[in-house]
Amino acid sequence: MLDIQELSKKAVDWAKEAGKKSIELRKKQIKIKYKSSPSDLVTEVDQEIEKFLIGQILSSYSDHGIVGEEGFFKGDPKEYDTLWIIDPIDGTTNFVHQQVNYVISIAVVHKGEGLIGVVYDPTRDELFFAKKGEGATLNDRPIHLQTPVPLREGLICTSLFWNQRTEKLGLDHLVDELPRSCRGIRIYGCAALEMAYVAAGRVDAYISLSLNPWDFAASKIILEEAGGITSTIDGSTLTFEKANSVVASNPFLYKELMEFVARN
Ligand code: 2AM
Ligand code: CA
Ligand code: CA
Ligand code: CA
Repeated sequence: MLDIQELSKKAVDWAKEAGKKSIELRKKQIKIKYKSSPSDLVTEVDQEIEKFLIGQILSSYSDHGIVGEEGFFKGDPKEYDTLWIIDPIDGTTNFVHQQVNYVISIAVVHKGEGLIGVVYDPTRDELFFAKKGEGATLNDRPIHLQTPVPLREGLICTSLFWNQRTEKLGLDHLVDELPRSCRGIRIYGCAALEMAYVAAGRVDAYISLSLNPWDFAASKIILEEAGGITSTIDGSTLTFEKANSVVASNPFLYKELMEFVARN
């Protein structure tokens, strides 16, 4: 039997420890490498933190599987009932250039169901957290979305503008018209943080055409526990097992936003 209380405590402790490490390591000279292109970076800090998290997880839970962006855990995720889906640093470009707006993202998923979501922003010491069925918190204070927001008054986060494939998908109106149809667009370059900000009511929705499970897993759990809605861009259920488009929204804005997305 999974002890959810114990799992939560460990996930939070490890996220905070990883966050501290990121700040310490960033003070030194760090090696930065290109992955697929000069705008797709990985640092030795991303790698070191992923290895640290894997070590901690396996020392307590040797029968759990891990899916992490940097790929240091070698098992097949399909073979595990309980999976940790981790992004050691979400927002690596920000980590390298700005030293803010990056997070440690940790989700625990059991048989496809999200149990725990932890998103830790170390430079602001902000911890977004949720346990399935028990609501979401920001630094231990409950967060719950209760205020209706029409699209014209909404702040919308997106990564559409660096990642444009809208033409092929018939979604050019998102780039063209969305900025004029809402109160403002924000692009923080850190999907997990942007989705956690939807949960906290700091922005009203987030849209991406393509994210990996480690980008959205923890924040999806947090946002849904805060009363928000997630789906793919065509309105299908967003699951943890594969990359997908993501809409993450305040519940009152979701329908209007999806009608806007579907219009072309
Ligand atoms: P990462 O920093 O962990 O790679 C940026 O809009 C968001 O998309 C970040 O959450 C970033 O996660 C993710 N992302 C994935 N692939 C990317 C890429 N090639 N370039 C920039 N961001 C990418
Ligand atoms: Ca990356
Ligand atoms: Ca990421
Ligand atoms: Ca990452």
